[in-house]
Amino acid sequence: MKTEHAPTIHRADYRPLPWTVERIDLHFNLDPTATVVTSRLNCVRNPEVEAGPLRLWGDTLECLLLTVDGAEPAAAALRELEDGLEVDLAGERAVVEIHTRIDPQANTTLSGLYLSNGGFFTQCEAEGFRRITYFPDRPDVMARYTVTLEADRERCPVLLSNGNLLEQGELPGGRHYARWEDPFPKPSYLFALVAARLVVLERKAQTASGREVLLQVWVEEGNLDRAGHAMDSLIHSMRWDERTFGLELDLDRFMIVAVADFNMGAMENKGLNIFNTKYVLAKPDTATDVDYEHIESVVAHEYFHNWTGNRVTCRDWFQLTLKEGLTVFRDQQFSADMLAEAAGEEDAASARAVKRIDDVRVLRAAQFPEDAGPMAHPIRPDSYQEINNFYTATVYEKGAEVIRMLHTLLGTEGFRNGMDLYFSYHDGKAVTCDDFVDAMAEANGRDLDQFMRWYAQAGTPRLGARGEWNAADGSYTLRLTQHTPPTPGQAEKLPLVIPVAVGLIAPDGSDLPLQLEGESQPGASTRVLELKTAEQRFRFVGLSAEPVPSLLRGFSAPVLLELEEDDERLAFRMAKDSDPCNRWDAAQRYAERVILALAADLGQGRAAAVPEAFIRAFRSLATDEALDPAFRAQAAALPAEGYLLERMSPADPAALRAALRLLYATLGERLAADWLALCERLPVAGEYRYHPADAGRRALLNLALRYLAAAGNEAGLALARQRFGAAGNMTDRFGALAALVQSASPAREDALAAFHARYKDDALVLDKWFSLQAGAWRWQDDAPGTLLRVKALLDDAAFSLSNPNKVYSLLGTFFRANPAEFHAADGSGHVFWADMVIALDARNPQVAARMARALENWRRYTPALQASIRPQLERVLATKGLSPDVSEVIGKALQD
Ligand code: B3K
Ligand code: ZN
Repeated sequence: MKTEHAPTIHRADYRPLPWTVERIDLHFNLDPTATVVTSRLNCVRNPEVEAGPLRLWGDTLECLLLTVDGAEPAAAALRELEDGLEVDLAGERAVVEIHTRIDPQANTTLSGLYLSNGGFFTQCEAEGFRRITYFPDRPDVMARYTVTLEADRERCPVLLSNGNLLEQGELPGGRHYARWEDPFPKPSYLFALVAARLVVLERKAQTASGREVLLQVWVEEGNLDRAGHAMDSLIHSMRWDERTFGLELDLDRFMIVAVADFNMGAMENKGLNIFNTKYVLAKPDTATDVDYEHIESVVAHEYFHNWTGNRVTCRDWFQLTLKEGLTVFRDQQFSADMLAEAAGEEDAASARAVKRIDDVRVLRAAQFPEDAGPMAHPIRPDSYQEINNFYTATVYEKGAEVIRMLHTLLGTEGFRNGMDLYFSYHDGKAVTCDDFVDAMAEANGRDLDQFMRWYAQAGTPRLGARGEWNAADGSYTLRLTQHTPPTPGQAEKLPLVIPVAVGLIAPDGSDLPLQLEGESQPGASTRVLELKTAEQRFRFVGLSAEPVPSLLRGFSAPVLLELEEDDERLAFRMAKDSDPCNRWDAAQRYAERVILALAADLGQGRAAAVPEAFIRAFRSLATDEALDPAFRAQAAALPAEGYLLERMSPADPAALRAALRLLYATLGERLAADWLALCERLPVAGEYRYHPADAGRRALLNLALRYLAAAGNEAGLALARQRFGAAGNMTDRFGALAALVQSASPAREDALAAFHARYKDDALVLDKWFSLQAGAWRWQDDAPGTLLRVKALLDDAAFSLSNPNKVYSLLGTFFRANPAEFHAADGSGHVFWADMVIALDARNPQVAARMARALENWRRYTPALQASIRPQLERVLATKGLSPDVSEVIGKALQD
């Protein structure tokens, strides 16, 4: 059992174990309340390590029997520890057999073996295997698994585990069994089993080398018509990894299983990926374009882990970004390639930019705040109390940015060479981030020592830039500076290697060919400068007029760019920058400036109006018919509220919301004719298909509706009602509903009721219905607060605190995506938050900890809000039996 006072684990304390496991033979006698697990471990002494006992971790297990080479060990040779057992073994090898009993039905944590809709499912990453049986549950212990499952045939007609099916058959008493073998050694976190009532969509495919493989997507009865997109995505992923990295599927069979109760998105268990239904099931009537997109990228992500994570895994959990950052980078590249392919050659660059912008949005909204708060950590953390708290935007998204910078610095070919070398050295091993970067360095003959600082330093670096034009000699000197603000426990920061992609724009808007001082002729119009010290100058020569710099093109590094640009210059770049990411970014910067100024005025009770120049710049971008709709949907979307709050000091959610409302309403009203014209032009004819071009049109149209509805535009509201009623797919229906809900129109209630009536038996669609209401703004000052609605929805028949998707939809949306309502001045939201975190923690600490993190940056808020939040943080921390997950989050939030 874990105790209340979770100790801190340090990366520096890593030691290999004296005994590891070569083979494990597992037998499960599955029963909802009393499953018996028999495990035979072939243990081997590690000759490189000083002698010591076999270390077995165990959590909530009942040990029935333990033998060593067939005999019970002497009492002194077996010691019980707080979190497991220690057994003295003699010689070089030993067979340890352990029988344990577990209660899957009582397991509400969804870690280990648990029940969902009557079926058995597992989740072992990071440390769930120890909730199934005693084992050296660390990723550096890689064993070969054979698994026998025995269960009731009626209840669980399908029995799955990792690898290949060896045999199956009937047993007395209405039971049956299946025996599986995974030919590849793997760490315990990649073990999985499924025993449930499921149906399958299957396809045969050929790998690049001509092997035939069986692909399966397992879902509950009635959902087969929603499995096709996941299957297509899997096939696309296989092809992409073969093409891009020469990596093939290494098993004869690859399975995806959908389960309704799951803590996160999906899990890459070897050959048996287990997925949250949200990331598998899609058909036009129930899933939006965005759902289709997410399914494609999560299927790809888990599939890509087969090489980056499974074949080469992490030595210890501090190295998590080794597999996660790299795999996120791979799935991002995959999605960008898929979009570019669908868009065709001419529109490929814009399609890629749309994906890149999505990724940058996530980074800014989720990772930048993390880097600025009490949980700030390097992509490779130095310590943790609960590893589950470190599946963070930093490890994943910033981790992916670090890999992307390597890709930028080394080029596509150099990166590929590094990957090849990495696999040639480390296939079948558990390694570290240093091993990865060393392979990249060696393959490219480059010194990446300084680059490693990205793995060690927390905090978002500030990149300063200042340009100096010298008309006399036609030179432009760019002075770049960097500094990273201190983060908890890390006051000193050293300069990083920052790739800065730069372009210089001529007054007519064209890109200038770049010639650095000392070069004989001008080169490409976008160049990657490497900033390595606190300050560096780059002198461009041969220019005929003062250029406008376009920095960090494609968002070439995960930094905050501090560049002084007046409104005019931002408007110029919004209109002219040839780099679509920077064009979008210029619009974001301008919008941010306008919003923060409005918030400052409105917060002080002063009158405020949206500047005309901004409306003009915004309008020309949003209505530029030369740009494809998907890009315009990005350009016309305002910066995320979470990101804006971080940019505000102190953060005042009410003032920010007032500013956003005003801006939405103003843009809705002033551009009404444009939005209505778009709504006429954009509808996609014919049957729904998930295609990026169609999706772009639908996204822009739905955004137009949103602006119109926010402004209370009658024609716009009528259109939203009409489109809601007549919609032929979920994207249109939900887009229209969202526009109505984010307006003062009374039609919102009827529409919500109609939506509910239509989908009342569809769990995934109801998640959308919950989340829309939890995220609703107040469009009239005297309207009831959203908290009342959220509280009422807790009692809805479809809601359950035990289902993570429901919790994330209703509570997650309210706490994370509706700051103005959550932080209502009377503090009611904060009391509610504490009640919910405490209630959730008793069932599922991982889910509770995620909700708990919604208040970690509380010190950035106004003094009045801080005074309201602090006692609630303290109340949660004082709760008896609080999990290490939540206590780490709150403990750090309260630390001085
Ligand atoms: N590796 C899993 C995440 C496991 C989270 C454990 N708390 C999914 C993924 O990143 O692919
Ligand atoms: Zn992953």
